[in-house]
Amino acid sequence: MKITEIKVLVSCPGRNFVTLKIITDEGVYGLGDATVNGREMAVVAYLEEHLVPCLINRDPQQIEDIWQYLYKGAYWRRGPITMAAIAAIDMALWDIKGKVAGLPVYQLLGGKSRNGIMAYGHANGETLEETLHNLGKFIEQGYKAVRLQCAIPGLAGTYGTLEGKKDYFELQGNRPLPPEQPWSTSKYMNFIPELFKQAREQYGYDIQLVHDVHSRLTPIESAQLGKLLEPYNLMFLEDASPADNQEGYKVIRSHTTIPLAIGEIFNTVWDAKDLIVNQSIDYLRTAITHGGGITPMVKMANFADMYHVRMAPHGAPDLSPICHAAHAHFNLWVPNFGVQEFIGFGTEKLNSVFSHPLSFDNGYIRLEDKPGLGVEYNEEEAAKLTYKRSYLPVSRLEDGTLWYW
Ligand code: GCO
Ligand code: MG
Repeated sequence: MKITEIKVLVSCPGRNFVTLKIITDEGVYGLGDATVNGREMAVVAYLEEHLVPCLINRDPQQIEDIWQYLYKGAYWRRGPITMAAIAAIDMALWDIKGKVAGLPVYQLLGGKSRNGIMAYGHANGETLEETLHNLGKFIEQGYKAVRLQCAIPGLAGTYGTLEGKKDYFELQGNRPLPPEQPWSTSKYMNFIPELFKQAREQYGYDIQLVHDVHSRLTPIESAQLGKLLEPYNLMFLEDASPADNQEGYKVIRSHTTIPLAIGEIFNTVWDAKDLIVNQSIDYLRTAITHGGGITPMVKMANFADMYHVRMAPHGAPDLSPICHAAHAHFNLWVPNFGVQEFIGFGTEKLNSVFSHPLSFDNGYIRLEDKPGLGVEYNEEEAAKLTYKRSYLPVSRLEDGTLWYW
């Protein structure tokens, strides 16, 4: 079997997605997601100019060797652009292997470790009342875990709220330059504990709760917030601080018992190695698209498992349905599974381009058994929805200092 053609396809069905299609001489093809939100075309160039020529005529069944070739062979290892490009190839090759074997990818990984994939939804709001009302709606739909984000009084455009847009899947189509948003650590810290206090008062302790700090706090501030939130028993606090310096998490850990999750911007196990070995975190949130593919995620998960760290892959709407499907296969297999972030299946426009094998039932994601990853890509529809340059926002402190968004 040989790789004969590779297409790098870019489309904007509400958001920009970079999709890789690897085609073989036997007619079998595989799909991969290479989307890096706000930097999409850099991955396109990396794939088209540097990786695709190396893959033509190779045997697509040699997934491990191809992964090593692209990673070690680049000399310039790691980084989000490189690893997303490698990830898309890796996903597409697992898709092909599954189709050739006539098996869903989770079967190739070792089979099911569970029946359903516990998912957490996003309850957002412009006010505390609205956020709590939305939490109630998630509980009614059967969710076992929910993330709470609320606009901070006095701060316009808080992370995690919808900024007046109707849907996450349309949120980003139109930001031709990075919008700027204000940030105040004190306003945030004074507000968030009240949100969780009222959530527990209103809904009790059965529902698991999550909160994403989005790396806005220093380690000692994260420790303070962790202590303030301890009485409300969170499943985890996400991205409490940036972990560019992994040592920082020792500070947080030495002060609070709140479980910690991180990893959505990690590209390799090296971004998390000290966090794992020092037992500074509880959940690793790396996405298959940004972590180099299924092949390294399996290794990361096995390594994390030795330190009681569970996998909770990033599930934002800026990952394509191919990545969400890859996560479902991975999650069904992975022994140390935590939870899957889940934002729904998107708009009609999105589903006119991608069809996927996922469904949601009473708090769990289910996966229909199909060979490979089980995703289809409608090239004709996709071609009508052309790429729109679009950025994530940036944050500034109230005095104008640039901060982590
Ligand atoms: C999450 C994430 C996202 C990111 C987004 C950036 O936990 O879902 O933090 O909302 O902000 O993926 O592109
Ligand atoms: Mg996050």
